[in-house]
Amino acid sequence: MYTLYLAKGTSALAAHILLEEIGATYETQELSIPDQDHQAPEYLAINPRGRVPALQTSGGVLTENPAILAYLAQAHPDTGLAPADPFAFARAQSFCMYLAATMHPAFAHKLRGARFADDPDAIDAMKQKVPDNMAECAQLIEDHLLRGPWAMGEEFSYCDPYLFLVHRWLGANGIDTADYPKIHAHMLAMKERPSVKKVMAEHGL
Ligand SMILES: N[C@@H](CCC(=O)N[C@@H](CS)C(=O)NCC(=O)O)C(=O)O
Repeated sequence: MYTLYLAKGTSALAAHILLEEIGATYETQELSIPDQDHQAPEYLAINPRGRVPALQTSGGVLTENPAILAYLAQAHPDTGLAPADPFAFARAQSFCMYLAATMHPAFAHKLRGARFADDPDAIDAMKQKVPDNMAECAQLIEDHLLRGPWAMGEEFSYCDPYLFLVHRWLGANGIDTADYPKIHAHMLAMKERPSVKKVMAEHGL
């Protein structure tokens, strides 16, 4: 039994979709970021970083999308959602880490610039730069990282729910995924999956 701490429409979507994909028994605890639930003492006791997602497991709490996603896949080996081969697994992690360490923080500069600078002009300049950075990340994914049709090639994996966030990060910056045919096809294929339909509806998307 897992508990996923999430806020609707955030990067917690990925773990939520993966929980559905593996058929896990889980419950969700919804937090409101506008209401600052993620900074409440009760939640900081679960995740001192004050971010979603967090996943309560039988072994303790996990945070950070790549760790949560890889754990869920490896904890349910029958699903075949994590490569068993060490090199293939490292490539999958490389993919997820690019999203977590480069693209997601670049996206965060849109709303969270005050974490990186105090000068309002600098914050605004960072915000203006976000669409360019999103486009650059998308091009790299399109040209080098997304093998197609799924993130890692022919087999659906734990990386795919995470890649699904990319079209949301692009759309939030006025970028049409149709400019990136492989990302666009991936988004459409994801939207056909029952897990995605269910979770999107629950998130009101
Ligand atoms: N590196 C973290 C980032 C998590 C993160 O920033 N989550 C956002 C929602 S997508 C959040 O909690 N935002 C609230 C805030 O920044 O205060 C991960 O990949 O799990």
